[in-house]
Order: sequence, then C-alpha cells, then structure tokens
Amino acid sequence: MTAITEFVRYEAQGTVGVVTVNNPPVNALSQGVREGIKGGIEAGMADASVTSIVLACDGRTFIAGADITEFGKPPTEPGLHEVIGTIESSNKPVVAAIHGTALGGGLETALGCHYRVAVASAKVGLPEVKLGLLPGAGGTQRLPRVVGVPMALTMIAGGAPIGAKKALEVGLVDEIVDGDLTEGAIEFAKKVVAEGRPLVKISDQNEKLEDARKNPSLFADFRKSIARKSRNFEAPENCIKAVEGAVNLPFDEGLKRERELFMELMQGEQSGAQQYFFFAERLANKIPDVPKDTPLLDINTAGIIGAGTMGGGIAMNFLQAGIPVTIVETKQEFLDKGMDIIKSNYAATVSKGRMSQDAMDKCMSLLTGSINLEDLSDVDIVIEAIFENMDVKKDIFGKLDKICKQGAILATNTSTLDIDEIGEATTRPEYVIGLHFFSPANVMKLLEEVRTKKTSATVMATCMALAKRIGKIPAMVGVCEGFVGNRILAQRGEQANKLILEGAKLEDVDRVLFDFGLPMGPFAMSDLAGNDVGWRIRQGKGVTSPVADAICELGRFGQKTGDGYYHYEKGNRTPQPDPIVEDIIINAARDAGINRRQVSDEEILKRCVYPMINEAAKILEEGIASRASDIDVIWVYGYGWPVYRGGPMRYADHIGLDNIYNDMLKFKEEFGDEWTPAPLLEKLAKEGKGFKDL
Ligand code: 3H9
Repeated sequence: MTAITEFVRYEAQGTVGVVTVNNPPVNALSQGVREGIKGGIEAGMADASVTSIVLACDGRTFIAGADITEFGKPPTEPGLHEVIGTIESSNKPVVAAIHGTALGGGLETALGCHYRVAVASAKVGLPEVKLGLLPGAGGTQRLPRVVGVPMALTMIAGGAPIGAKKALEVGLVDEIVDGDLTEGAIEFAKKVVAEGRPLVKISDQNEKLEDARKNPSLFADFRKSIARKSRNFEAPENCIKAVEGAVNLPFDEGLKRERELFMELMQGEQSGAQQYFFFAERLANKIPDVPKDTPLLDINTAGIIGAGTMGGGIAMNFLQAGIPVTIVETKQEFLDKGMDIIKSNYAATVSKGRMSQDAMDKCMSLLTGSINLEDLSDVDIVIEAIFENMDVKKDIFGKLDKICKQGAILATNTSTLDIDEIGEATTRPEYVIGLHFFSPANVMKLLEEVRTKKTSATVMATCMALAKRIGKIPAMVGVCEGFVGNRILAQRGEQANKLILEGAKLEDVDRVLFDFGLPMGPFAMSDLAGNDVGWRIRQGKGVTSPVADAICELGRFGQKTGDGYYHYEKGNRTPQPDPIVEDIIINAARDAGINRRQVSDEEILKRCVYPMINEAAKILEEGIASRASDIDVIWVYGYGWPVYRGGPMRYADHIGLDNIYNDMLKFKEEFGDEWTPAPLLEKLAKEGKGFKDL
C-alpha cells in the first residue's frame, strides 16, 4: 500500500489498482485529495501489474463535493479539471465505487471515470445550485451526455439527488453492487477488461444531445417550468445556460462556457450568502454551552396534546420518522376530527404521488388517539399544542408532571407564553422545553427550540438530535416575548402598519417585500394566517391597532372569510386591493392627525427591514440567540427570508452596519425614539464591523 498523500492511498489488489480517499467527514475534494487522486490514478497507470483501476472512498460517503471551505481562497494545484482529465484519459479503465452520496465535484469526478458502480442506498447529484453555483468541473457538459438534456436540466438547476436505482435506469450508474462495494467494483473492473469493453469517455459521447438539438423550445419551456420556484435566484439561469453550451458547443468550448458562468456566480453576493447559509444551518445544530458528547435520552414514543391543526401537523413529523404517537384530546369528537384530518392529509399526499399507500398505512398504524391524559404515562416526550392560555397550560403541565414517567421530556409548542413559568408548574423544570413548530407543522422546516433557565443540557441535546430525526432544522433560543422569530416579525408588522397610515398603499408594502424575495408581504401574510389571531392577542393584552382592529370588526379575517386587507374571489387566492380598506386606512390616518404623503419603495424596504435587524441586535445582546447566524436560520426556514440574501443578519452585513446605523439616526430624527439604534448595532457600526465579527 502506498500513501499518495495524507488523504489518498494506492494499493494493487491482484490486477486491479485501488485508489482510496479518506478525508472525513465527507471526503470533500480539498487540495490533498485532488493531488492524491491524480497521483493514485497515475500510480495505477504506471503499475504494470494492474489492468484496471477502482476509485473508492472510506467512511460514510463517496466524495460529497468540492471543499466549500476552500472557496474564495487562492486556487491550489491540481485543479479538479486536471484531476478529472487525468482519470478520463487513463489508458486503463477506471471504475468509480459509490456509496453514501456522490455530490457536486464528487459526481463530476465519477463522471470522469469510464464506469460507475454503486450500492443500492447511494445517491448521486449536482447540488451546486443550492450554494448559488453551478457544477464547475464539467458536470454541466458531461451529465447531459449521459442522461439526456431534460433530466440533466432538472438535476442541475434543481439540485436534488437521485437514488442508485434511478441512476441505473438512466445509465448514470452501470451496476448496483450487493455486499462489499470495493470487492464488487474490483469484480466489475475485471469484467470490463475480460470482455474488452471500451474506455467510455463521456466527453466524446454526443448521441444524447441530439434530441435537444432538434427541439428548440426545450430550454424556454424548462425556464418557464421553474420560473416561480427560482424567482430572483441567479444560479438556475446560469445552470441552464451552461447546459445550452453543452448542446450548442463542442465539448472543450462548452467547458470554457461553464467556467465563465461558474466564475460569474462565484463572484456574486448570492453564492456568498448561500455558502454562508450552508454552514449557518449546520452551526445552528450546536449549542455553545452544551458539550458535543452530552448523553442523549432515548426517544422511542411521543405524546401530543391537542389534535388541532398544530398538534396534528406535529404528530405527522413523528409518524413519518417511525416514532409512535399518542394524541390526546379533551373530547372524542375533537379527537375523531383531528385523526381524520391527519388521515386525509396523508391521503392527499398519496394521491399526488408523493407518498406510497404502504408508507401512509405505516404512519397511521403508529398513531393512537386518546381522551385520557393518563395514556401518556409511558411516553418519552410530550408536546403540548393547545390554545395559548397560561392557566390552562400550567394546569396541564402540573398534571403531566404527576402522570409522566421520570425522564420524560415535557415540551410546549407555545409561541407567546413564558416557558420558565410553565416549567415552574412542575417538579422537574429541567425537563421542560419549548418546541415551537411553524405552521403548517408537517411542512415548515424550522423548529425554534426554547430553553428555559432550568432546561438541562441533556434535554437540549436530545431535542436537537430529535429535530434532525423528524426532518426539522433546529435553532436553540431563550425565553422572551415572541422568542426570536416572532419578536423580530412584530417589528416589521409595526412599521408596515405605520407606513400605510402615512400614505404607502398596502399593496405597495407587500410588493416591495415580495420583490425583495419574501414569499409574501405582511398584509397578504396576515390574510393567509387569519387576521383574527392577532386581534385576539391584542385584545388579551389590551392594545389596539386602528386599521387591523377596524378590519376585524367588519369580520374581514382574511382568505378564510373571502375578505381581509384584500378581497378574494371565491376559489381564488389572488389578493385584490379593496376600496373599503383604503377608506378605513384614510379615516384612521385622519383620526390620528397624520398628513398622508408619497412613500418611496426604498423607504418602505428600509422601514420594514432595519427595525428587524435592530431588534435582532438586541436579541443577541440579551443572549436570547447565541449567534447572529442562528437568527438567519430562523428567518430563512421559518419565514421564507430569501436564502440568496443569507438571512437578515447576513443582509445587514452586506449593506454595512454603518449605513444602517446612519439611516436609523435619520429615521430617529423624523419618527422619534423607537428608531434608537441598539447599543450592539451602534458599537459594531462605529468599529466598522459586522455581525459576522461577533
Ligand atoms: C462543488 O462541488 C463545486 C464543484 O462543481 C467543483 C467546482 C470547481 N465541503 O451536512 P453534515 C461538512 S460544490 C466542506 O452535517 P450529513 C459540514 O459542514 C459542493 N465541508 O452531514 C459538517 O461539518 P461540521 C457540492 C463539508 O451526513 C460535516 O461536513 N456538494 C462539505 O447530514 C458533516 O456534514 C455539496 O453541496 C463540503 N462540500 O450530510 C454537498 N459537505 O461537522 C454538501 C459537508 O463541522 N454537503 N461538509 O458541522 C451535504 O449536502 C451534506 O453534508 C452531506 C452529508 C449530504 C454530504
């Protein structure tokens, strides 16, 4: 065995040279890996005892892509193109042996090989678009030559991987290996030699491009099909252009075109933000004061209190992860209704072809209904998801404390109440935590986990691991009004309401935020969520909001009543401006003595977004969030902040905290003290720093 570099070794096994990569955790293509693969292939070519070569990986996965931490640094030799060129021009067949995930540069490396074998559980894909990039080492030129242009477009501009079985069907993988992968790959390589099979160089293959050459509308149709999903993103368009290059240009020129388009993206803000976000998401999983090796509690069963929209949605996450759920309601009719809704949600997913009937049956078989809290005596975690009332919640937690076994986690899905106080209703506050799911809870990725002053490290670590198991992205925060996400949202809502009184049209406020990249503006969002929700909360707190209250007093609760801030035609969710609402706003402004004026789009954007950033600075100062990047994760996954802007904190750094600070001072002069910059914002701005420097 020869160590080519620290990360790659070469060993002849009979007539097959085996090049093995070992660069944990994901065998990313850092400099030493690239050099090692090139050297390993050259060693195989020079080794007279071997007639073929296998490229395999140790650990949990085949190469998962370029090393993202190297992006933005000066390039180091050899580049990935050179490595892949060496593989493809080898005069002995090279076989890639794929397990885990062959992604990005990893799949591009495999496409440079003459053959590919994989285990059945492997996945292959080109996810660069999710990092704001395109496959930059020949992927846009080679993949369409293997799977055809339509499928290549879907994989490259969409970024989702495909499984080994599908890859076999479309010719991306040549054989599925049962048993030991390296041994299977060695056998396959010997067969290639014994049968005198050709050295398949994908770069020479053109047949699969022919159909696209004859179908001029293919690219336009594809652009149309992804327009809504890829709104404002730069990378998908460059991905499409690069595949157009594969169809219209000779291979080498296509590669050059790919390079230009790749560099254009690499130098842009969007890919910087998306790469930042890739690491932010992974960092959010780690709690600074909870050691990595904290022992976890076993979670094998769950109890959910409340079979309403939220409780039902939460239950679905657990069921899909194979965790049995007991769902508890106060009355049989509420329980039946809730269970029926879960069933019909699954049935709808099955009818759309997104779930098999078997999978649905399995989920439903894991669900038990009960109208008896005592049935939760043995579950490992309880999540309470009833209406927001402190006294009722305290009563339930007091009962759970008596009913549930020692060591069970008692969680609340509250989005507004003080969880420290709820914890004190039990004799085990260290087992009490907030698990704030976002609606619809079976769809939205974010799980805002809320630690109290007493929540134990074990409970926090267990809930972070649990989030991953049930397919959620977690971020740990502390207790405060609205926690992190809604506390920041409230700032935006307040300014949006002021802007419409001052003269901005509500459809303009919504348009500016939609164009910025959010899924919808504050008024359309309120109509979707139900205006009565906020109205009830305001009534509970004894506060008023003239326009919002007037709208609710007319029964305009939003989409569900056909009228809200907008009017909705029956069966149509498109908001239509309504003169009645315009009158309400004008009257409210007159009553408040406000002189209405033209408000620019720029002012709308700054007035809505800067108070969010300022509030986030306060949240950081108070230690409610432990990192600026956690706030970004919350806003991207919980509220649809466009990932190509990284999140509000990354966006603030991009604009420059000094610019934001100066604008806030101007707003303060005009609108008063609510615009006082948070001390942390002021400090960073004056030091010429950003949130990234914290
Ligand atoms: C590319 O290839 C460009 C090319 O076209 C060539 C251009 C010339 N680099 O996600 P996990 C770290 S672009 C560096 O928790 P999992 C990650 O930060 C790349 N580090 O594990 C984490 O670190 P830590 C295209 C990476 O099992 C640890 O590995 N490829 C990379 O849930 C574990 O990660 C991609 O976009 C990387 N490429 O999921 C694939 N990948 O422990 C990106 C991961 O300190 N990767 N790390 O927090 C993934 O999708 C997932 O990591 C994967 C494993 C599915 C592989």
